[in-house]
This record gives sequence, C-alpha cells and structure tokens, in this order.
Amino acid sequence: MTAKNAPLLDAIAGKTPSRTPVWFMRQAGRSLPEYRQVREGIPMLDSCFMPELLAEITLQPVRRHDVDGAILFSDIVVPLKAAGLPIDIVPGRGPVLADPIRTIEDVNNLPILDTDVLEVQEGIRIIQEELTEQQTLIGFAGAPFTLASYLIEGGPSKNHEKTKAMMHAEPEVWHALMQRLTPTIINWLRGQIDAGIEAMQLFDSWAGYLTERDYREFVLPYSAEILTSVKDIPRIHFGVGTGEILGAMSEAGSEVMGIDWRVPLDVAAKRVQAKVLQGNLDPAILFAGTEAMTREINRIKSEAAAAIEAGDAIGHVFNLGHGVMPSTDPDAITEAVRIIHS
Ligand code: 1CP
Repeated sequence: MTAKNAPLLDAIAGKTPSRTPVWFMRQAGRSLPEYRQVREGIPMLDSCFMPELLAEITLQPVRRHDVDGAILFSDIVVPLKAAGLPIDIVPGRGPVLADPIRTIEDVNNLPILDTDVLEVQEGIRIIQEELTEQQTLIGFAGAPFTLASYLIEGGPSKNHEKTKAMMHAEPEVWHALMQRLTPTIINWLRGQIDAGIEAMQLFDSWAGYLTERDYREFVLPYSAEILTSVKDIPRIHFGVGTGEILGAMSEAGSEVMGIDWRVPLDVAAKRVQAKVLQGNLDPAILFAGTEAMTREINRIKSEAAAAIEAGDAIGHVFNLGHGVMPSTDPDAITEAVRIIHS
C-alpha cells in the first residue's frame, strides 16, 4: 500500500517532500511518561507480543511529536523469541541468553522462525488504522551480526570479543550461525510486509566495531541477502560508528543509509552507493536547549542540501545518529521536530 504524499516515502523516492521528514530511533520507549505508564508491570518481551499494546506504544510518539514515521515497537530479539529461543530482555541491561551459542551444536539447535508472528501482524494492522496517509510505518529487523553478538556473548557486550573470536578461530561455525539466522530475519520481515509496513530498517547497530575486511568477509553477504529479500519496500541500513565501513555497508543494497553523528552527511554521501541519507543529529544535542538544537539541525539540513546539490544524494530523512536516550526530555524531542519541519 503506497501512501499519498507521505514526506518520508517521497524523500526516499527522490521527490521533493512537502516537509523535511523526520523520525527518531527509539522514539517510543522510556523517554515518554505515557510509555512508562502502559508498560508498568509488563515485561518488555511480553509487551512485544500484545497487539493492542505494541500498537499503542508505536503510536504514542507519533501523536505527541508529529513525526513523519512510526517505528514498530518491538525488539531485534523478538523473532528469535517467537521461534522458541529462551532469550529475555533484562531491565536496565538488554537482551540476555543464559546459554550462549558457542559451538556448531548450539548453532544447529538454534530455532528458525518459519511461521508468521500473528500478534505482531495484528499490531501492525491496528497501527495502520490510526496512521494517516502522510505517516509512514517503518518495520525493522536486527542484522545478523548484531543479533549474533547477543547470542554469542550471552548479553550486551562492550568489545564483542567472543563474537570476533568465533569469526577468526572457527569461521565455519560463524558462517553456519549467519546462515541459520538469515531465514529467521527474512521471515520476520516478510511477515511485517504482509501485514502492512511501508519501509524497513536493518539495524546493524554494532557493525562499526568491525574492520572493513571482516565486515566484507563475515557479514556483508548475509545482510545483502536479507536486503534483497525485501526489495519491494524502501530499505534503510544503519549502524553506529560505521564511518570507515559505510561504503561496504552500502554495497549490501538499500535505498537509504543511516549515518551516525560522527560523519557529516555531505562527506558520508561520497562514501555510499545509497542515494538517500538518514540522520544524523547527535542524541546528546536534545539536552542542549533550543538554540543549540536549532544550530545543529540547520547545519545537518545544509549538509544534506550540499550533498544533493553536488549530485551525491537525492534525498534526506532526518533522524538522530542513534537512539533517543531514556532520560531525554520529551518536550525537547517535540521542539526538535518543530525546528526540523520549519
Ligand atoms: O523495558 C524497556 O523499556 C526496555 C528498553 C527497550 C526498548 C524500549 C529495549 C531493550 N528494546 C526496546 C525497543 C526497541 N528495540 C525498538 C523500538 C522502539 C523505537 O525505536 O522507538 C527498537 C527499534 C529496538 C531495536 C534494538 N534492540 C536494537 C537496535 C537499535 C539500537 O538501539 O541500536 C538493539 C541493539 C536492541 C537490543 C536492546 N534491546 C533493549 C536494549 C536495552 C538493547 C540494547 C542493549 C545494549 O546496549 O547492547
């Protein structure tokens, strides 16, 4: 279903949008009091399987901030949980797997998602009933490298050392794990598309920890396979600290590259094949007051304009360089959206 004159889809298609489209990673979640209220007493992963609740949480930031995109409320580990993996999200920490995946037997026992996640699909239908034609619903998946890091480390990791050790010491186990994760991610995304998402983002949040050589050998083929499998909708590919591997990441094939705050958009545009840029306000600037926000937002808009002027890009979707921090004042987010739209 193609929305009419949706600024976000227009920008991705290289058309002039009616206003600069913006959405924020982690726009749903703990920065919002209405989120804390509806989530009270409900474990994170339970909430991701409750259609009315996941729809409500997805819509909260759209109503409050007037952003142009709704990001599906879910998590990168939901498809694995749905497939039967006993993974949990621990408050204040993140995804945790008690028995991490370290051997080829572990890999072969990893469940594969081979059915639709009906609760999520029902949630997507509820979201689409409320969104206007100008607002775009963005689905997502974790990329196999970022997902594998949680599975191998057993939880959030600072250095990803066990993950890299597997790549280099037991590459056949690593590649088997990538091959095992890929169909789950594809089925998860296809299910979201069937239910009505209009764009998707592949989150390879921690890919920036890799050398370009390792990224190309151990990650790129699998992310490319996933992106190819969803080429019927606009695709966004994002990671943090990826300045040195932006070119390689863009070879995976997506209309849009998400850029973190470290690389100016006009510089990033020269590194990537994707012709639409997404980003890239430092999430910390939301703490710096209206004057600083205005200055930084205008700088980013003019860097995007410079990239388009130079013929290195055809569009810009405004976003942060990474997610909204939980302690962000929600009024600052609304204010940022107002400045971006003006
Ligand atoms: O109880 C809570 O509120 C838990 C916090 C939380 C939330 C709100 C987690 C645990 N996940 C989410 C939702 C979520 N996760 C969304 C939808 C909300 C939105 O964007 O508005 C999305 C897109 C994700 C994706 C996700 N989960 C990523 C990729 C995005 C990114 O931030 O880079 C990653 C790396 C995760 C893992 C994860 N899940 C939760 C946490 C705290 C973490 C990060 C842990 C770590 O630092 O390694």
